[in-house]
Amino acid sequence: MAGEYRFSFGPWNIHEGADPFGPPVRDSIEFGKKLKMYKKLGFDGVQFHDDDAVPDMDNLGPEQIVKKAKEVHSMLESEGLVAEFVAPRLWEDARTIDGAYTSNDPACRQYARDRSRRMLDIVDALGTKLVVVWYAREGTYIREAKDSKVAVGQIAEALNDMLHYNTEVKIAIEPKPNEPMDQTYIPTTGHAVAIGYLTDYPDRVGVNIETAHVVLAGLDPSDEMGFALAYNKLFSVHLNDQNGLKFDEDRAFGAVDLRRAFNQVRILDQHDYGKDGQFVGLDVKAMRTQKQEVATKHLANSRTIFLRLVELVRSLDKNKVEKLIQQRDYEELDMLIINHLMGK
Ligand code: GLO
Ligand code: MG
Repeated sequence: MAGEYRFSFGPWNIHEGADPFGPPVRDSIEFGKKLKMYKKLGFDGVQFHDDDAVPDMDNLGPEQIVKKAKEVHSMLESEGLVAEFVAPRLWEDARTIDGAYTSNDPACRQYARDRSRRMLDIVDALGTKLVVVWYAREGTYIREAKDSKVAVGQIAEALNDMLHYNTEVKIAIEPKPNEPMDQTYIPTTGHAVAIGYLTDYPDRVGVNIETAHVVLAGLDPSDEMGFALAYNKLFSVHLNDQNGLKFDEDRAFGAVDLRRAFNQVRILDQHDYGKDGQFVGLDVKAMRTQKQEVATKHLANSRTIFLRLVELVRSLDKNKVEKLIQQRDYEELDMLIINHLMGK
């Protein structure tokens, strides 16, 4: 069963444990050492920010960036790993304080476009065809600071620029309704799917659905996945978990709401997610309490939970489910699922 799905995570998922109120509590692990952990944890794919692959890229020329990214590609190959996607990190530089593609300063918007092109060079050098865009600061703290119609147009233009610059790539937009902003312009799957149709290549724009982000929007992750699947636009997933409407927790998949996790696995498995090479991506953080030597358990655990839920999805008595649907006895269906999850 494990062989049917390929799993990925990003190097930022092994981290030092800093939060907005406290400093790091674990040592940094250098990138090469992290790569050596992937296979041992059961993972084949590496998710990248552009500067995970090429640190300090804003101070390097285009050729240097490609050279460095090719070195990383060789490191991946020697570990038997592949890059799943590259995402432009557009939220740390001073020029992205007011957003990147939607900044009110044209010079800052230009920086975002240029950086995205360099990111696309890295995509090629790492041998993948997938880009993820998480619109961290494309939004507002106060509505009057920007014009939302203009901002959506700017986001679409920036997508277009990327799609024309590198005609091989597909872009998976990762919607998130808030954090760090009060409100973002692409908060849900529906927004992400829709904006693709403002570009010249709608077929090449899809989504990367993150469980926690959907919960923050007050929606159901499995239904959001179903929506994207109906449009053939579920290019990737960021599975994790989230305990209600608070900061983005990035808990281990299924650790908060097992039934919600079951339903995500169910929609994915029933619709052959992964058959065209899509990864089961995680975006999970180790709790700050974890000591150094056990700070990767959240990754292995999330994968194990996913695979056990695949078994439960497949062993669910489909005839019984069908019968209860026919009878419209949803209380009994509720109980059937609960019993199944409780191993009865
Ligand atoms: C933050 C996002 C972030 C992205 C990553 C890849 O809330 O989940 O971690 O997934 O930057 O684009
Ligand atoms: Mg994410």
